[in-house]
Amino acid sequence: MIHCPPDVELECGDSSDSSNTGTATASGGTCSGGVAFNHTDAAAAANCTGHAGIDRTWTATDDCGNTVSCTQHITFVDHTAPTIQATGTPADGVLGCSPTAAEIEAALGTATADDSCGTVTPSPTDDNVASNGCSRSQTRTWNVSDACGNPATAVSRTATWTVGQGPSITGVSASPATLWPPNHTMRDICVDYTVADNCGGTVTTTLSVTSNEPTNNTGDGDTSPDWVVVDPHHLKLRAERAGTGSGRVYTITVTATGACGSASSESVSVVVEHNITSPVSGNAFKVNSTVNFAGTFGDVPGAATPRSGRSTTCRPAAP
Ligand SMILES: [Ca+2]
Ligand SMILES: [Ca+2]
Repeated sequence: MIHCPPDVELECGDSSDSSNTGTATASGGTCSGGVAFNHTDAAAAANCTGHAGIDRTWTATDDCGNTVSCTQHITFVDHTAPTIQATGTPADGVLGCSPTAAEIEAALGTATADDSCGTVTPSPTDDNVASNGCSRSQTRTWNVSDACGNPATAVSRTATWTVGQGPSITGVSASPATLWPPNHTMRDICVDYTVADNCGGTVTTTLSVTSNEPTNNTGDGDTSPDWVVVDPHHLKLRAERAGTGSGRVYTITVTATGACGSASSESVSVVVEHNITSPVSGNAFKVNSTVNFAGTFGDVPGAATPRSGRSTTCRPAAP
């Protein structure tokens, strides 16, 4: 009598050799001597593992030529979830300031998965970009199940970066704000302001100047240059204006650049008065009546020149 080894279930990758799945034995019989065993395999239908089952027929033959057979069923099963490996550049996902879309994509990265029963391809899902002040982050999560329905443990990568929105510039003022008399001399101007980077980074500032009048050829003696930037808080402006104009307006622009490279700017004006500011032309006033003047009177002697060099409210020059 032949005794088949019990039916077995193998994980993908396990050996189906009889040394692993068992061998047949025999008992009883009337023929003295030995019994020889052999087996033949026939493929059974494949299941979700993608591996064909094995119907293994064992045959025992004794010395008298008697044979007896039995069949062992070997099937493959998959109880092991795939494993996912994700990678990206840089490995920690930490980007600098204002990365490009391609850089964010590279940081979110790609993933592969291993499964003993066959090829599986993880699918990515991207969260929306999360925003916290100047910080941004985005997470990509991969998941996959094998063909037998075993879900992998999800794997995620997060890219983080910061964005620059342009530093804030507040309290921009120029001192003095008016220049008088228009005697073609260079005057010291102090530009005060406060800057702050919304990302907490270092801010660099520069000054630039424009004028509503040409530098020369306005009957001013052809002196130039009419402005010289000394440092981010100090410059010199020439006190002159076209004799035929309505006064010169210098526009001083403060440009602040944050650590992420984004810039913002604010402007302030310094005026070279053409004439004394007076009540609106065309109004008549009685002799000896009281007239209320309003406005800026930059031509008051002494009011238009710095009292003692640079204004005390002006920040010290950057080193
Ligand atoms: Ca599996
Ligand atoms: Ca000039």
